[in-house]
Amino acid sequence: MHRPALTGSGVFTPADTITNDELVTSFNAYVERFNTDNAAEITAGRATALQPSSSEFIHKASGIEQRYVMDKAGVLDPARMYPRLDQRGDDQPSIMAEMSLDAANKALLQAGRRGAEVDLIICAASNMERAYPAISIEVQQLLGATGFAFDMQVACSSATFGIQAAADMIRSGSARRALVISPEITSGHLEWRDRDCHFIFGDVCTAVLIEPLDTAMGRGFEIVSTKCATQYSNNIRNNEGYLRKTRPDGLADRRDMQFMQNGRRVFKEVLPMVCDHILTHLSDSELSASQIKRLWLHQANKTMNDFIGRKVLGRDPLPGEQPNILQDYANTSSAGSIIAFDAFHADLQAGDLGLICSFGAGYSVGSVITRAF
Ligand code: CO8
Repeated sequence: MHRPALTGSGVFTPADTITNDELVTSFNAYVERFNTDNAAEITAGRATALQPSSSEFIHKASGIEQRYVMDKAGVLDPARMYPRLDQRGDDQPSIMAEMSLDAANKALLQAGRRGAEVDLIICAASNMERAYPAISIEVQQLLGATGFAFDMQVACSSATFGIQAAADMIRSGSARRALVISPEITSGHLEWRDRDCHFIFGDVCTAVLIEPLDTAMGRGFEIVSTKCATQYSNNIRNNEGYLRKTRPDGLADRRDMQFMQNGRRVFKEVLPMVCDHILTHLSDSELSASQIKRLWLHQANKTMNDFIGRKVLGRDPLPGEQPNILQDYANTSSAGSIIAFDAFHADLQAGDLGLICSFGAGYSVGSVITRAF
């Protein structure tokens, strides 16, 4: 049995940003337009007037200040409220493969490895750009990797579930060098016309390289243990799927074909699940929270992370102990905890323990305990 180690990480960040103020200005223009266009229906009680959004609410409720997106113009166009992405030919790299390649090359560079040395690629993300062939297999070809590749989807927990799958395969020897990539084009599944959630998500792609500890070329993080858990809930749901055209209303513009959530209930139900999960994972590994130097948490909501940090550590986290990136990136689904890991690990000393944890739709929770070397 090999001991798996995370030896490189990389992040692809889109060029476009949208600040809360920019988002709210365009959303409120859309609301005004909708209410004017539907004034007669609203007056007659057959339609409901839309309410404006506010930057103050967004920052207070979530901690988010801005988000990166693959297409700013389409999202901010009040007549569209949706990204506009190019239609590529079948012989061109897909958008997700291109994002993945950028993040993967950064992870490989950090680990001192080449694409040809990789023999497992897992594309672990909330949504895939197409049904098949798998994005991971396309990335395998673009990187010149060998072995095998597959896609998996566990919403916000995809990356940690992917890391567990890869670490287990490295442990058993069925793979020698694995990339777990998480291209998240969340802007394609966000309902930008709904004020309850229009501020939540952003686009990004992360990658991590996992290989046996004894073959690592430089510094890295041993994957001490992983733990994944799921529990069915409808509180975060999207009814889009390949059977859509078979249904009576076919391709109608229906609200449930985009991301939907009961944010309050998610907040209340997921918090205890996550805190209990982390504490159980630590005790199963014969560790205590006081030994953990860094928590790289899922990046959905600042209040949520503050609560988890306090509950897990039993005190207020010290500055830098539980870094957030959500103020800059918003919720990037499965990529969030990996962006935090990528940005805030370089100062850890050999022997320092850390914990990556993601959580979200499903419900799902995944955690990874790491030890720096
Ligand atoms: N501007 C002004 N007011 C607003 C706005 C707005 N934009 N939005 C809502 N309000 C109003 C509401 O109408 C409400 O008014 P009232 O009290 O009169 O009814 C009031 O503000 C309070 O609203 P909420 O109760 O909804 O506000 P919260 O304080 O609960 O904050 C949050 C909302 C930020 C959504 C919060 O509940 C939260 O963060 N919850 C947890 C969410 C979470 O972690 N979700 C994880 C989902 S991510 C995931 O799993 C990935 C899925 C796959 C991704 C697919 C890609 C898109």
